Amino acid sequence: MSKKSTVPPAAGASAHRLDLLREMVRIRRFEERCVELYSAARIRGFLHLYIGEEAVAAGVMSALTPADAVVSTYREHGHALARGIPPGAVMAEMFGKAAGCSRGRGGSMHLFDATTRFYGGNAIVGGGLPVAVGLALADAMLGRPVVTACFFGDGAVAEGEFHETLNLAALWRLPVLFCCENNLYAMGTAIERAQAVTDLAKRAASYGVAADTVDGMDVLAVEDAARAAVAAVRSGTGPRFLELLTYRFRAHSMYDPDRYRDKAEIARWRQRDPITLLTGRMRDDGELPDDTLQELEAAVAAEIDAAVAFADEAAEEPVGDLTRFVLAERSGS
Ligand SMILES: Cc1ncc(C[n+]2csc(CCOP(=O)(O)OP(=O)(O)O)c2C)c(N)n1
Repeated sequence: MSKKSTVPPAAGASAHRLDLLREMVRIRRFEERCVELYSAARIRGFLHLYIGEEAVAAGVMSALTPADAVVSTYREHGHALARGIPPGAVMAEMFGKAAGCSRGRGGSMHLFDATTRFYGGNAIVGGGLPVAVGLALADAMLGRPVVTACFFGDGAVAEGEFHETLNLAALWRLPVLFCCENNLYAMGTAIERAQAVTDLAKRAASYGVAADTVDGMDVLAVEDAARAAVAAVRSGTGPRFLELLTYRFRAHSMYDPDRYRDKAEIARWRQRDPITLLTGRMRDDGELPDDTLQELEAAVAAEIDAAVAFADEAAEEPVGDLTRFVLAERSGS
C-alpha cells in the first residue's frame, strides 16, 4: 500500500478494504489524467496504461513490507504508485523533469526509486526477471529476510529469460514472488496464438515452483493469494508463482488502434472492473456510504491535481547535466 500518500488512511473495521479501494482509484485517476496530458503533448514517448489491472498492484503491494524489493515492466505506473512513490515524482518523470523519480531520464517506462526498493520499470519484455533473481540472490547471500516481487506479462513467459530465471530461482530456492499479469494479449497477439500451453501456472510448476492461478480482478483474492505466497517465500521454501488473470481495458499503448480485440470481449471484462467489484461488495456489506466514496474521490482528485502542479512547476534538467549518469558516478562527484 501507499506509504507516502497524502490521502489519510481510513479508520475502523472496513478500513483495510477502503485502503485497497483508494489505492485502485488513485491508480485509475492518475492514468486517466495521463491520457489527457498525453493528448495535450505534455507527456511524450510511449505510454502503456494499467487501467483494468489495478487490483493486481494494490493486492500484491499490500502483502509486502517496505524492506521487500519490487521489479516491474513498462506498464508500471500502478506498481510504482501502490509501492509508495509519490505521485508528483511519478508525474514529473512523465514530464521528463529533473524532479522525476528517475531524474526525468526514464519517462513512463523507466520509473525507479531506490528508497522504496522499486527497481524499475523496464522496456524489455522479460527484462526484469533476471534483475529480480539477482536482487533476491543478493538479499539471500546477505541474510536479509526479504522477498523480491517481480511483475511481468504473459508475453514474458515466451522469453528465454523467464525459463532461465525460474530454473535458477527454484534450484537455489531464492526468495522471489513471480507475479504474472496474464491479460491475454502481448501487444496485438492473443495468448493462444503465441503460447503452446496457455495455463501459465503449469509452465511455472514445471520448474518445481509452487504456482497458483488467481482472479486478478478481485483485489481481495489477489491480496489473500499474495499474502500466503509471500509468507511461504519468506519462510525460505523458495520462489512462488502467481498467475493473475486480468485484462487491460485500453489498448496496448497510446499508439495502438486496438483492432485485434472483440468489442464484446472488452465489454465482458469491463463488467468485472476491479473498482466496481470492490465498491459493490463494500456497498452490499454496508461498508461504503455514498459520502465516503465521494470524499475518497475528492481526496484522490486533489492528490493528482497536486502531482500535476508539482510536475508542471518542476525545473528542467540543466543542460550541463546532460552527459551525467551515463556511467556510475562516485558519490560527491
Ligand atoms: C525482448 C522484447 N521483445 C519485444 C518487445 C516489443 N514488445 C513490447 S510490449 C510487447 C508485448 C508484451 O506483452 P506482455 O508481456 O503480455 O505484457 P503486457 O503488455 O500485456 O502487459 C512486446 C512484444 C520488447 N519490448 N522486448
